[in-house]
Amino acid sequence: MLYNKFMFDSLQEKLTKTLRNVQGKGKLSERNMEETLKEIRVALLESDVNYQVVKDFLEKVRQESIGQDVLNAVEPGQLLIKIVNDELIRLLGDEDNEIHFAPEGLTTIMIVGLQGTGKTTQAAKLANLLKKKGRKPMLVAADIIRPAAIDQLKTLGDQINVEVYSEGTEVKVLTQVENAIAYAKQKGYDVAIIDTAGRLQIDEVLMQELKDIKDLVHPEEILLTVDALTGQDIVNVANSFNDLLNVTGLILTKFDGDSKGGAALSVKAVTGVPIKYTGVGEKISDLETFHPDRLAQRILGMGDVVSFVEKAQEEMDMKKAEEAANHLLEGKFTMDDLLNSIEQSRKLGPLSSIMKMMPGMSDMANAINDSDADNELKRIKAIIQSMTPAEREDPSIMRSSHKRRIAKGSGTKVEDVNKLCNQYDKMKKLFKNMSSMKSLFKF
Ligand SMILES: Nc1nc2c(ncn2[C@@H]2O[C@H](COP(=O)(O)OP(=O)(O)OP(=O)(O)O)[C@@H](O)[C@H]2O)c(=O)[nH]1
Ligand SMILES: [Mg+2]
Repeated sequence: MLYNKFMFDSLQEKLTKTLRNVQGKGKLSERNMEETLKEIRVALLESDVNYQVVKDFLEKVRQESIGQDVLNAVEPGQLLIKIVNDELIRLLGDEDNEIHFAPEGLTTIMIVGLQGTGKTTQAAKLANLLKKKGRKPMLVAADIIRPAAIDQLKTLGDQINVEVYSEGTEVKVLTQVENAIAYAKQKGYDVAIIDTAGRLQIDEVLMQELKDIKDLVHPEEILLTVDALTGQDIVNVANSFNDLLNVTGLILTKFDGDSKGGAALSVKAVTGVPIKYTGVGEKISDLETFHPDRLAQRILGMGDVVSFVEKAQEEMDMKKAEEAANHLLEGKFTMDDLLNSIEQSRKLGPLSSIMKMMPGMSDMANAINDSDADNELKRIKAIIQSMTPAEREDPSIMRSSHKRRIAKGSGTKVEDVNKLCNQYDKMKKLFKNMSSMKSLFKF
């Protein structure tokens, strides 16, 4: 997972510190062990993890430690970390988190949840994700009380080229849903994602409406959006929806937000409903399949290289990357290529969040000032964009007067333009050397 902000930052910091103390120790005394468990307990509670969940978690870690005889192990610290990791994965849900599609024909997915938790946004994000996986999704607007809600879904649908079914605000919801399903089948869609209405409180009318839709369409999945910013109450909300609807999965939204995250850690353990996706931002692409093992690893400061590579493959324009690589290998590196590579790497998120994906680099990542790095990239981009195509192709043609014009156009100083030109020259030289080596290797 790649977040602009990782809500488990402070938990991660505390746990890493605690576990670092025991790592590499040849022997672990009973007192060391007790202290470590106590520190883990405090870290979890301070991060807002449900009290009972913390208690159960520590009990399991303790039992496992006795069972696997940590105190007499060759590398006791390492073994303890493994046990904590395994229990964390179990806490987050070690079962399969996939969507269960109908064996054939149309799969129906209902998105339910409290008002403002991100139903409509996740409905569109999910359609986008499934479309990328080769499915043919359709969206159904079942939140028909406010015309604005229908428009919101339509706007999102337009963005991703997914059809949105709606008969406006006058026709009854159930009739619309029934028609929508028939329409989807007739049109050969294989997934229908139903965006339902939210309420501020869990009221009976809403619940009845949801139950009626459920009884009508027998959805393969009922996904509940829960807002990670809600705090402890998230667990109660999830329980009441689950009691009534038998929810099949959770989407934790606003996972990129500024909360302590502990409530999100507890929700699977308390409700027994698996987390299937996390919403990690407002963009359509900000929905991720949930991988308990990867999150556990990140929380324990072990990085998450797998997600990083996946993200890079998804977000980067591979064709452009290839073009740039070919340019490089031919020894033709222009300012446009530089601009391109900056834009590609920016898509992956702030530098610090990229570094956190790398094992053992979380400390360094915390020291990086993203807004400085970001400003520098913005400056470079503005400078390149103020150049003429010919200048971008070959910056050596620029005279002082050109540089003054560019500095003015980009709101920077001539020094900045010179600095960029120097950096560019160095990179170009480097790539030239690389391309002359190309003949020695088979690329
Ligand atoms: N940061 C962040 N914002 C999100 C995320 N998901 C949704 N949002 C924002 O949350 C707000 C509410 O999202 P909606 O999708 O309209 O929520 P809803 O549940 O459909 O709301 P109602 O239909 O009014 O009940 C919007 O501003 C979204 O952009 C997320 O994962 N991260
Ligand atoms: Mg909505």
